[in-house]
Amino acid sequence: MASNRLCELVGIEYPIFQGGMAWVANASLASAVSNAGGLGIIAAMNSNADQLRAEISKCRALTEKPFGVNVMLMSPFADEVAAVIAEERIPVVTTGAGNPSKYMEGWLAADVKVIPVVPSVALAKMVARRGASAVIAEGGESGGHVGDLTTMALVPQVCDAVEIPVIAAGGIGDGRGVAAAFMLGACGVQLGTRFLVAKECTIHQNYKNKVLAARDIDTMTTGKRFGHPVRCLKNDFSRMLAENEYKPGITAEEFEKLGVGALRKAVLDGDTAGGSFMCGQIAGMVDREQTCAEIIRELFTQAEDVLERTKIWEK
Ligand code: TUI
Repeated sequence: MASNRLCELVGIEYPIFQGGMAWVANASLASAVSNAGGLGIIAAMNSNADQLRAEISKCRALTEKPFGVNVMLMSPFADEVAAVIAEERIPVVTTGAGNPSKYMEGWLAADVKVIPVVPSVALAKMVARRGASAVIAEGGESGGHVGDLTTMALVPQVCDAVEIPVIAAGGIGDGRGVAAAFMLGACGVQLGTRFLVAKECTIHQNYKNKVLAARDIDTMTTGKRFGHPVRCLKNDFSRMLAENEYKPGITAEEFEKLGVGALRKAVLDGDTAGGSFMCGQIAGMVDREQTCAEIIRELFTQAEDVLERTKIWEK
């Protein structure tokens, strides 16, 4: 079986991670991705310690393959879920929306491989120095909380700056994107949006339908003014946020309050007007519901085909 250094590092067959999407990435999705040969990841964002423990045990019942847990570092539960990850000896932890340094010693002591999302070369170098096993260089094409740089600009600069494996994320929707990531120097990819419409993904059907119907220009970001830009589909909710963001006198707290509970409304209730339908810019390329196994097989068959046929001078 073909392999590369990322596959060997985490014990997977295909060098692909499923993004740890808040409210979305549960045991059903994570186990399906792991059973299909990628790395499934449970999102701890919306869980406290007990809820995360329950999700981990569900996932263990559904797969014998390795899976990871993602910690959203702005979560009020970050401290307690970080402790659960070490206690449960989860093979891989990914982090997002902040600097994971304060948890790294504890995780490394418990043999947990730490793979942070980094939006910059500076953070990539810092976590590499502190013992990260790999980094996920995520460009602003992605859904949810986004950094400034694009995947095209960020990935090669991170690859030049660190010796550990680099996983590319943001704007990857099919095998062409996977091939491009490898051309930029990455040795793996992380996808979120494509897995939103996976058959094993348990989000509300309205969410899936909105992603399936989305065009290239149907996402927008809000929240940049207050330091936490978030990408989601354009709807009444995101337009309301955009209108309020630059109102004179609005405070960060007042703005944050407007968004509370909106992701949950999208994922659990399918509230098309009031929900926050986070997804990346490649939503316009997603037009079919497939199983995780079909998605992963298609991505890598297409990537290998594209790489084989790539010629610069004969187009
Ligand atoms: O974390 C994400 N994407 C997310 S988290 C999330 S949960 C949520 N967000 C808003 C409202 C409701 C729920 C939704 N999407 N991606 C990983 C990511 N991390 N993107 C960017 C970053 C990042 C940014 C700054 C990582 C580190 C960082 O460090 C700054 C520093 O302190 O050095």
